[in-house]
Amino acid sequence: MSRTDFSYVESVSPGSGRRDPRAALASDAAALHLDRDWRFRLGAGLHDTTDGFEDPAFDDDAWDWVNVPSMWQMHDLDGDAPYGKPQYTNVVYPFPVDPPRVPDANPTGEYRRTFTLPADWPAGGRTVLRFEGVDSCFAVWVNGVRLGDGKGSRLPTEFDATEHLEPGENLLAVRVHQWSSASYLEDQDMWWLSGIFRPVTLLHRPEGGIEDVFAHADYDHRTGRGTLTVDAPEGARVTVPELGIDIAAGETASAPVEPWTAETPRLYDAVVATASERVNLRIGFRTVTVEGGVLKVNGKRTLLRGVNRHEWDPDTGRTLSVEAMRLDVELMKRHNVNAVRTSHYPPDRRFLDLCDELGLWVIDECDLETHGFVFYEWRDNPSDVPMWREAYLDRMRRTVERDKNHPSIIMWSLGNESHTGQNLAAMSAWAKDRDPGRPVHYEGDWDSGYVDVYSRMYADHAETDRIGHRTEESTKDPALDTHRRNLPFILCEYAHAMGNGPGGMSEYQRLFEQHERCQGGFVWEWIDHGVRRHTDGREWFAYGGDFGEPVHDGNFVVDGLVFPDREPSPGLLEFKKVVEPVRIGVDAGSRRITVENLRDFADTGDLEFAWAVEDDGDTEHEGRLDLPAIDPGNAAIVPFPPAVAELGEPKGERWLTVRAVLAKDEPWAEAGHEIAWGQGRLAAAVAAPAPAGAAAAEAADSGYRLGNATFDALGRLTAIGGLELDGPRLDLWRAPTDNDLRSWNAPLADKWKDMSAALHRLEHKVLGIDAAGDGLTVATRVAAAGAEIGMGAVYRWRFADGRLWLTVEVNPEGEWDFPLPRLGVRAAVPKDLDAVSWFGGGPGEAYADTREAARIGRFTSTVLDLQTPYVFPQENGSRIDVRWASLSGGGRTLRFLGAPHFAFTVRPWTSEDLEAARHRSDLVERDRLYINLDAGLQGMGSAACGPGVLPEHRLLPRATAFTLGFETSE
Ligand code: IPT
Repeated sequence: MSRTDFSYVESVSPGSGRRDPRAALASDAAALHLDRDWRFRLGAGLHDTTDGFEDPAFDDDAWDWVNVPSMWQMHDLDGDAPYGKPQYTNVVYPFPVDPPRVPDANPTGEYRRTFTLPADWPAGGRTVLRFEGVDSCFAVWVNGVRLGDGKGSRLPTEFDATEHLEPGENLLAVRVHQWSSASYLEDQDMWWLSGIFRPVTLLHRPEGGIEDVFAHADYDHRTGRGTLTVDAPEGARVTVPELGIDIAAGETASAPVEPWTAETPRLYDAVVATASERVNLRIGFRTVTVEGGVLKVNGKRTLLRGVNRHEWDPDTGRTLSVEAMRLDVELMKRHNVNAVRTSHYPPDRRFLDLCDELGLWVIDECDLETHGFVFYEWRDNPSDVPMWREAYLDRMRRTVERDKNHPSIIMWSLGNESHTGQNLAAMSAWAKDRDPGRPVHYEGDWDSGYVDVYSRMYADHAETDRIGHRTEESTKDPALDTHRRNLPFILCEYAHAMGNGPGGMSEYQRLFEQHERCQGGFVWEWIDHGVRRHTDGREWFAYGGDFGEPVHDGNFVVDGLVFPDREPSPGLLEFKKVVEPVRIGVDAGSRRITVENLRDFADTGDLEFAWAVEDDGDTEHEGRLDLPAIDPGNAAIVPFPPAVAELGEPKGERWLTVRAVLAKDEPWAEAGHEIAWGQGRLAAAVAAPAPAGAAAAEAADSGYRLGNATFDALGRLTAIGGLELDGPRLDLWRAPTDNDLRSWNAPLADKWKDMSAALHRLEHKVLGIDAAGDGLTVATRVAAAGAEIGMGAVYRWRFADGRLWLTVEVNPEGEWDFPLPRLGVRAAVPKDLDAVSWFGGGPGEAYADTREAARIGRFTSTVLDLQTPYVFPQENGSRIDVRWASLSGGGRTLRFLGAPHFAFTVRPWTSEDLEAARHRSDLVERDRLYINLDAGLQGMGSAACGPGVLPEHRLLPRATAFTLGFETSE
């Protein structure tokens, strides 16, 4: 055993030797950044530490070099992973639960770094070491003297180093433990990763300087005036040159101002100064209230179109570059996201600066989650055990104190999934006392006794509707019930974005718009936490279990709207359309365009409205709509542009599309960036003349011939116009999505694969072939070995006017009491036909309940580009409402025609390959393309964590017929 005292590791104390928490400030006091190269050694536990490593004389030449900030498990994962590997669990603690004790196997990192105090480092005052984030527990020495220890991974800790610094070279030593008592409070759904993962700085604190600042900047929407009071040390002066404000700390000034909102993020530069220090602030004037059961900013109900954001980078874990933070905010703004919940800890403080600057509403959440206690009926849950009270309060203090000057933060959140108890209530009371200007949020107590908003996660549409009517279930205590029923409602998590989906977002949005009380929500979640890996040069993203963790939660950690590399997923494009802040209606009947401004604060003066008429996908005419700026909450109705009336007879389907685009560059997108769009059909497709006489089938080469098509002896299409294929057959299967595979009840995929149905291994039995008359009719029964139920499928082939037509009649036999994955046919075609065009919904994938973002038009792509690269492979890439699609290559084209519409996917692998793959890199191209032409597909829902597919988007089996045409050309 080492002679060091390690009792702090398992002590519930949040730390020792620390300075009081204070705001993160942009000061002109001297600072020295202590990032980059540190010496590092990783030990296996407290028994494997280095006595005397804190001694400046200790020889660390044999130690490794690591970068700070970083997380030690993220190093060289494609190589020999020198410092262990990431571990993922969602709810369960990855160690035996025995609070506050943690395992002896407690990876412990020892860090050493020398630094030289610059010659001009000011004399006098204090010198402070600031750690922005260390996961999870650490102790600090300067020149061999212990300064203290700390916990609270995503919270800053400061130590006073003044007395122990030397002129010239100094030695800083830090020992970091992966596990500590604090691990019980940090059970967030994410990778367990450790180290000094946010910056470390040495800060000079001048005598008579500005230790802390709390700017209270309110806005009175009735008078248009802002009121500013800045709590700062006595003697400090506060100036806001643009407003002519020059006041003493503690004094109040008032002036006419432009308010701050997420839509209009107006900031005023301010300076707080004493003789020895100057702090720059960016002031945003806004007032947040809960009034009459409604959450208001600046007197107005505000609708949150939010996302939950974890900090994630596929290469560095929770260490993020400023560029990555900025990209997150820009991507959010570009996709009409207007709010972020910082799930489930305060983010790197620079992220909040970006939210102030670019405009996002923020719920700043404290670093707290004790979810794993749910497995023991919340017995011993720290939230209600007095010995943890100080640790809870400490976390709340450090959150509020650090972040209190951000106008973007409109609520404090106590944490996540920590059930309920006196310690949470105490955090709330403290926060309200310290900052009466912000409501308190916490989801874990549905009685809502100590919060200002009623918050829930994953409530389904029906319950959300009841809550909207304030007719939700009663709380036992009538007083609490009254309190709760009079609170505004938000879904702090909904629309679980795992894999393909989430479906059903537009139905939620309608509820948020319909009920004053329902003020929106936060999609779970922003980014897939996949870890980037390479095998044989191919990139893939790892998830739980890929590092051999004995206890893990698989790919539940990849459930974001952007992929790990921050490429937007179809779910984000769908969200962008669903929450668009301007709604455009194009009504062909009345020949009018309606533009509604759904924003809360800004008019539409920043937008231009571009229109275009397309005929069968060819642009015939385009222009700009002349619209006045529309006030928030208002609408404008204008007639179609005169040029539209002057267009000649349509040659095909004619659509008018109106797009709202940015009129000029914004800090987060360029002029021309699309915000919203609407479409209306001006003319339906011109009906094709009825085919003149159909060809008769004839026997040929042990099969049949019909027009330019040949069939084998079992009546399966083998070639059309000389192009060889495995002709279409009934197909009901899709590679299950995360939402098919999981559910709080019975996952749909279980039903599908159950022996009674076994849709994944259907067999086709030909019952009879009829080649008499004008065409070929093949009757079949489709069922799986051992299954009770089956489908009758009759294929009626006709050839007329150079086209081959197929009508498939399906008839469920037996008890089909569940929705089908898909209903359509599958075929295999030559590999070189890989250029794809279609007229229909696009450009992206769409399913029954994820189809808002699909507009009607003519699109081109390649087979590979049609694939959505979900981290965990699953059904993807379907294009919806397709009138025709063609595959071309090698000088040939194969065209599919709808009667009227179909959906299609085309892939270089089969549905079975997709289902078997565990990672992108498992998918290997075959020597043919597999195409599905579908009459219908089951919706996506979000059953992986939330409601399943709404009834109207389920694909229920019933007797149906659908028709498709086929033609080839050279
Ligand atoms: C909910 C958690 O709050 C969140 O962190 C995440 O785990 C999410 O689920 C699922 O991805 S808790 C769940 C029990 C509803």
